[in-house]
Amino acid sequence: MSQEFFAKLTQSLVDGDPDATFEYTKGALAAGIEPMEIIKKGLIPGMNIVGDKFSSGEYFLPDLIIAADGMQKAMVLLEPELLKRNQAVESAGTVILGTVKGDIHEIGKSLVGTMLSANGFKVHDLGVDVAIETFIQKATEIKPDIIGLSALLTTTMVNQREVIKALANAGLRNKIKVMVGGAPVTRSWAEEIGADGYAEDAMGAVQIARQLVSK
Ligand code: B12
Repeated sequence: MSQEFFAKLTQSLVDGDPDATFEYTKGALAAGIEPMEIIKKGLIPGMNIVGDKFSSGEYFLPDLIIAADGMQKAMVLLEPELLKRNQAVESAGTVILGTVKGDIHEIGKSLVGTMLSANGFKVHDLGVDVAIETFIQKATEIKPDIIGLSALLTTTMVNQREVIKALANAGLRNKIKVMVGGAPVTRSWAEEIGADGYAEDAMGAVQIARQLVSK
């Protein structure tokens, strides 16, 4: 039964039908499927297919925009459910999160923020296309335990390195841990730029964040 929901959800993103994505998500939740499963098995595969079709020239920018609209509509339903499931009482730490300068991809970063909040972290989400100076200014003001940097483009990944350098120049690097992620980001890239942690997905981000605050 749930396989059927996942296939329909995935297809609704590929077909560019945000209302259907919303309805199937609603149906999946009503059928008792866990929100994270809906994301992993229904929505992310759809976004990946759309991305691949864009790479191969079959889809164009409006197709990406409409798929993102569908995923965001689904997230409106899923986010409160994710938060409800893990209501951690103790504060696990403070995280500043943002997508780096030049990059407006928001969905993955926001999902990481939701999962961190659901697991007790206080999250300051600075949004997308965040200037390097803004990260430094907010880090000085908020004194977070961790800064999380998202990048979805190979051309903007370099700004993760720039934020790390700017933190060092501001004398903040040894006080704040940095974790990086986003589709093109790898563990070896994280090591190369001197980040403290890397995770492939939102649950991984929670695990890394927990490890980083306990160090
Ligand atoms: C939706 C989408 C868009 C939407 C974004 C809308 C929005 N509000 O977010 C729009 C239409 C705006 C867009 C624009 C562009 N896009 Co786009 N987009 C995508 C697409 C299809 C899906 C991204 C997504 O939301 N995935 C779902 C989420 C849940 O996954 P995620 O973002 O990867 O996040 C997860 C992990 O990466 C990780 N994570 C993410 N952030 C962080 C941070 C930390 C700290 C950690 C630990 C983990 C972590 O956890 C998340 C949850 O599991 C991808 C294809 C793909 N397969 O990724 C292309 C893709 C990223 N886009 C691409 C391109 C080329 C572009 C454009 C340049 C197109 C153009 N010609 O204009 C522009 C760039 C705009 C800009 N300046 O940023 C390419 C990038 C190629 C590259 N390697 O550089 C991709 C890969 C498509 C492709 N195959 O060609 N895009």
